[in-house]
Amino acid sequence: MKNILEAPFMVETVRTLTNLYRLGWDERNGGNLSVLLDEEEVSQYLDTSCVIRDIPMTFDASAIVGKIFLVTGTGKYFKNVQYDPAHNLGIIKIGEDGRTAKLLWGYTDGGRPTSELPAHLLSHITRLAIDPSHRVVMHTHPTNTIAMTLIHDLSERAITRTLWQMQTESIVVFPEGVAVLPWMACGTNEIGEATAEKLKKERICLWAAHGIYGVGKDLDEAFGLIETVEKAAQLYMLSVNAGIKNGITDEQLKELAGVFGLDYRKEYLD
Ligand code: 2HA
Ligand code: ZN
Repeated sequence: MKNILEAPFMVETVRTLTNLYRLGWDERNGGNLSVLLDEEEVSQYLDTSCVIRDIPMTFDASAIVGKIFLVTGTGKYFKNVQYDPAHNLGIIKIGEDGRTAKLLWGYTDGGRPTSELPAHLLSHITRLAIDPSHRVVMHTHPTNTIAMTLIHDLSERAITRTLWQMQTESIVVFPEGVAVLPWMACGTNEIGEATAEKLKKERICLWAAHGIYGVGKDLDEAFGLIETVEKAAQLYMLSVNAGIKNGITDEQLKELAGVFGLDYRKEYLD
């Protein structure tokens, strides 16, 4: 067996979590991440039939029975992951009943997957049905994005329009717009189901006064979506009090969509 700490999926996950912490987005135990792994690849590092313990789940994941995920641990700090991945991360396989996470590696202190496991696994189910190349669900607490949800109209159309108006990149990177959930208690099946439902139409979902979910076929794609939203939100927060005079107009956004051949959300422009 090869050393799992040197597996490309592990190295990249640890680097990503360290980066998220350094950006100041994941204070304390904030944020969580799950990556769908390839069983053949994992088999080079682990005996995937060797289960350390069963972890019960409170929701139905029978659509992804047998799938294997690398998942951040509940209560764990992104700050610490690089120093002890096996303590802070776990690799789970979804059991036959669809209600058990079978621990294959990690959570060495007796830990469990993130409290947001329902949002993660239900979102994986949603996205895999839309895009078979989907792999990553990322949740983080980007400062300006959260600040924007405190002061902006939370309608998806309004918030998407503002994000598009702030910088040229926005409509290019997320032409479908962003989904928004009003404030809800986190860590529940309800917010997990609501997030997975939202991610049917968009790849980004804001959680008001909390954070953001982004999905993608790899860590770069999920992170790239989130950092582009956060940059637009930062531009908004920097300029809103001075009065925004030169935001990108609807005509200019349409011109951009033409240049880049974007399949954008038509009803979001006037
Ligand atoms: O895991 O971010 O949403 C801590 C959180 C909960
Ligand atoms: Zn959170």
